Amino acid sequence: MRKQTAVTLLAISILLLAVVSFVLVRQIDTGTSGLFPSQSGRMPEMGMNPNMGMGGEVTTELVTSTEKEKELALPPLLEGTLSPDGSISYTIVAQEGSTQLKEGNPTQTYGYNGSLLGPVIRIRSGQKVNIQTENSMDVSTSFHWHGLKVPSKVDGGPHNPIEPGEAANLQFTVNQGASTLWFHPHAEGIAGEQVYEGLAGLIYIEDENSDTLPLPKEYGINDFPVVIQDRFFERDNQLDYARAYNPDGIYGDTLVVNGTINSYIEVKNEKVRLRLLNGSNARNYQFRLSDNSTFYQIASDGGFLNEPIPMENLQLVPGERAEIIVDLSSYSTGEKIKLMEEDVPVLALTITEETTEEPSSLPTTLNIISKGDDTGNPDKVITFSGMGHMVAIDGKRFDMERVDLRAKVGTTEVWEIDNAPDMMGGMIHPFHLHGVQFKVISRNGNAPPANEQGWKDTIALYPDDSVRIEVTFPEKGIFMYHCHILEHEDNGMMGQVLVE
Ligand SMILES: [Cu+2]
Repeated sequence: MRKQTAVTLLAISILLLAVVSFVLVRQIDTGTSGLFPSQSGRMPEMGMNPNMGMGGEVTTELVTSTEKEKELALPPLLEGTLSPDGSISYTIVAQEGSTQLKEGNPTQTYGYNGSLLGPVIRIRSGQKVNIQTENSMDVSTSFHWHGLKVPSKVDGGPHNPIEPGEAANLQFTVNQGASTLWFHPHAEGIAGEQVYEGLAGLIYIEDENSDTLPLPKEYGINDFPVVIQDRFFERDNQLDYARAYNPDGIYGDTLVVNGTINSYIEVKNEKVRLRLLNGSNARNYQFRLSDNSTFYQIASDGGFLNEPIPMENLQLVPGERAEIIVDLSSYSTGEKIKLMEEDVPVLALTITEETTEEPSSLPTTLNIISKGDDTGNPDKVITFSGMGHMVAIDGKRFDMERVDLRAKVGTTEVWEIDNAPDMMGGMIHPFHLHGVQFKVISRNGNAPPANEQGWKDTIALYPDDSVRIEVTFPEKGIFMYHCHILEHEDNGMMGQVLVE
């Protein structure tokens, strides 16, 4: 008996020693605290920290980078091949590479048609599109078109893996209006790691409305893609998914925008359009301008809002997009204004030239989207619950062989999505639905905020939230709905709806 106690005590001591040395090594490695992160700052107005981890502790905090300021990398605009019938063809190759992200060692990364992230694919409403997708990596992947209204065999969910060395040709017709969408891997259980290591690209849909609206639209001059991600670099500048892993989502301490750390753009003192994508695995952002001035949101996930929405703060959860206009007409050459996440700079806008154009006002009407009908009862109720490895939808984990919901193509339904709080307070889950753009018709019985009254494919669910959306699937097939914290998705916080 005494011997047993001694052995137990010894085992506990060894375990404690291991935990303490792990935390110490981690702190020396990173300069941030590992097990007991500080609680300073970062308590936004919604009454809870939007980046709460397991047990309610604040996850890895962002720090202001000490890297030299660099001009923002602009993803190349992918050249397509136009056919006489008006269709356009693109090739997208998922590949391995290495990228100079920080001073010192280059970082091993993944990219589409390059070593990191991907090009911008530009397509037009009504156009026939062919995309040749190829996997030149040595791991399985898939190509998911986040926000695109396409048949499920094109959607690139876990049912459509592309194995190493394999390729697939996708064909679809663009069936939606001007918008900023994105593409990323969605293969079962490995989406988080592949996005973290660099796989993400943008899709721009343009139409007659976006052609004619007087908005900034010169790529890289006054219209910028802004893909915001957080990463955790090891001492040798590598990304180590396994070491950074947290079942409630990976958080990095370093902001990387289009693959650039500490980035700036040089602009004239005119209106500048930023197409923001929260491409992070798990982090929620609260954006503002460094002088707290007003900016205007003109588009949500699925396209233009009905009118520009003036705002001082903008929250984006993982997967969400927003296009904003920053009006620099009251600034002069040499001045700098920064897009901030709380107190950490995201992107500096440096004014290097005075514009010769007359300042114009923003159009008052951008789009015509009718309000959804919130008078009926929901056709479906979906409940998100849990944290870490215990996440579930309607009490279940994802099973590729199980159909969770059924819907009729072209039929409008109301879905209520609930985020059940738990004893530890719960956490924000971003809800994403494939193959469709939906309308938010109410949040906890109230009208949604103005910037959610447009087309959406991803929404924040706060603990205890009950959000109703209006959904009309345009295509048949099997579509995913899931939490867009990629580690939750990979842990099985996902269901599937069969549209017939
Ligand atoms: Cu989640």
